[in-house]
Formats: sequence, C-alpha cells, structure tokens
Amino acid sequence: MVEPKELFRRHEGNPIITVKDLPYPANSVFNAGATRVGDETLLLMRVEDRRGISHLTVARSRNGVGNWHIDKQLGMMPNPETYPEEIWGIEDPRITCLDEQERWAIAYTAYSECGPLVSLATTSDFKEFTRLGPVLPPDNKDAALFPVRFLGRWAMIHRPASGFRGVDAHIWISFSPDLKHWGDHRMLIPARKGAWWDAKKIGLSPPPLKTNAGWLILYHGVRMTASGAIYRLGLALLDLEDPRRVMARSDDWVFGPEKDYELFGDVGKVVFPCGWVIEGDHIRLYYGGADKCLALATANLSELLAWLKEHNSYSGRLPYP
Ligand code: BMA
Repeated sequence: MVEPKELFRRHEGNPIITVKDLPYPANSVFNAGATRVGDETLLLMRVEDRRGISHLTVARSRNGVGNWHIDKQLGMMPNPETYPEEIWGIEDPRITCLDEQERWAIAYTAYSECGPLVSLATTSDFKEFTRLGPVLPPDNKDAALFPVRFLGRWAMIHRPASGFRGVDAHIWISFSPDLKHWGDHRMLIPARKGAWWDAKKIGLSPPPLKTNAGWLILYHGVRMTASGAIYRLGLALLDLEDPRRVMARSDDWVFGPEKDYELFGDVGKVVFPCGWVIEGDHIRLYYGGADKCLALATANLSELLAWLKEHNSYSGRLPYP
C-alpha cells in the first residue's frame, strides 16, 4: 500500500507558472481551475493585480505540464458596474464540463462588500463568459458543480461559513432545476473538532471527480496554529447516484505544504487546488502555492481509491439529525 505522502507527487519543475510568466504586471498567480479543451489542458488562473483585486486569466498547454501559452488579453474581469458583488474581485474558479450542454460552468468566489459569495458563469470558448450572477449569499465559497443532473436537478458543493458556535465552516450540498435557483441545502461533510488537521474549517478543493467507486472529493482542511493557518488536503467519496451520501472519508491528510513555494508567499503554508484533469488513471492536480504561484502534482486514481478504501474512517452516520 502506498504511503499517504506518496499519493500525490510534486512535479520536479514546480512552480509551473509564476507572476514572471504573465504578459502584464501583477502581484500573484495561483488557485487555477482546470479542464481539457480539445487536445489541450486549459487553466483558468486567479491573477491578483497590484491593487489586490483578482481576475481570471487563461493559460493553455499541450501536455498540461509545460509550454504554457498565457492569453495576452485580460480574461474574465470583475464587472462591478453590472455585478456589484464583484467589487473586490473574482477568485478561485472551479470548472465543470456540463455533460449535456457542450459548455462549461465556472463556480467562483465574488468578493463583495458583504463578504465572499458564490457566483456562476458559463462559457463555450473561455473567451466569452455568460454570468448567472450570485447564486449563494455571503459568506460562502469553495463551490463547484457536478457535471450531471441527479433526478433532473443540478447539484453543487459549497462552503457556507456561519458565526454559529464560533465560525465553523462545513461542506454543504444544494440542488437546482436551472443552475440559477438553489435549494434543498444540507450539510455534507462536517469539519472535525479540536486538534484535527481539518477542525473548524474545511472546503471543497477541485470539483468532484466521477469514478466507478463514487464521486471522489479532495478537500482542504485548515489547522489554526499559534503561527497561523496550515492548509492541507484530504479525501472523501460520495455515492454515485445520490451524492448526499458520504461513503468514505480519510482521517489523515494526504498532501500538505512542504516546499519553499508552498511555505513562503503572500500566505505561507498553503496548498490550494481548484482543478484537476484525469487521463486514464493519471491525475494532474493544479494548486496554488502560498497564494503566490501555481504548482502541479500527479497521482494515480486507482491508488487514491485503494488507499481511501483501506483508510476509510467514515461511520456511515449522517452528519445531521
Ligand atoms: C482561502 C481562499 C483562498 C486562499 C486561502 C489561503 O480562504 O481565500 O483563495 O488561497 O484562503 O489564503
């Protein structure tokens, strides 16, 4: 059995994209959504400009590893005139190819004056973006759609943060007939308590990945320490037919900050993936390092599933009454 620390292997050329690769001045490039478009890998990267406001820029590569072509023109820009909730930028996109629609949906964080919230947009070419506007009010982030409907309804994972009993933030799931109106909200994966690596605050990382065993979930957990937060990653599995059913969850984290580009940056000790691409059994995970750069790690789907099966601590008890 593979050790948890060997499940995700860092690319030796990390970081794969830094602010120096951008065709215009910026503060940082990180937290990218990812998908396949034709025979290319496309990243929708969060670029924070030198004011502190983020927008999304496209990069493409044949092998998904190097030779990235970064769009010269600005990509998806915040549009606060029409969408006032985007006043302080748009962040952390998660891309889902909608199976039945030949277009992609992008769930992203709009940074509003009332806090972060979840907005949706669709695109068929990553040049024009059609906004559906804000779909879940603040504070909420770390959202992504499933690529298929369940009994006719779209499903979305997200992470509301409430002030109830401290500021605990758990992973939730909601449903919609039309991508615009969301309801039937319920808590899906709770943050743990106390000393755990994923106590108090967790959130989805890349979108759920369809596998024969179920929907594979990679999520981040935030450990608060005397010297700040540590962002690490863990695995869970949801039922294929009913994604409200959690089938597995690991106790141990499987990937965490170790390298300089993960430990030192604008926010140190952070690995933050928003996208992954699968080809056969091979996964490429794209993650932000320390809120400064973009890095790549690879994994084998079969190894992740085998490890999770072996290390499943989930009791089968629903996380709500
Ligand atoms: C989260 C998000 C991410 C960021 C991370 C670490 O709450 O805001 O964009 O990478 O914090 O700062």
